[in-house]
Amino acid sequence: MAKAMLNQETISFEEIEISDDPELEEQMIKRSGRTSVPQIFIDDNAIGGFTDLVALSEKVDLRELVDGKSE
Ligand SMILES: N[C@@H](CCC(=O)N[C@@H](CS)C(=O)NCC(=O)O)C(=O)O
Repeated sequence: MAKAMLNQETISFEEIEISDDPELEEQMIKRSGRTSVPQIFIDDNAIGGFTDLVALSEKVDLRELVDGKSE
């Protein structure tokens, strides 16, 4: 759903697939502080999961945020 939403907003993203890589999974858990998937980052900022992305999109313009134009 997160990918569909980002595609809908034409926001490009890099997907880091952790399901077959326990070491990478551990790194991403440390990076996000969470164990659920997906975890979404804008630059190095951990946004959270899909529901967090939706909540954020209700407050700010995601396109402007990723383009670095949001206040
Ligand atoms: N509110 C989160 C829920 C994410 C979620 O429940 N993900 C499941 C997989 S679909 C999961 O990672 N469960 C394992 C866990 O919570 O550690 C979101 O919208 O991303």
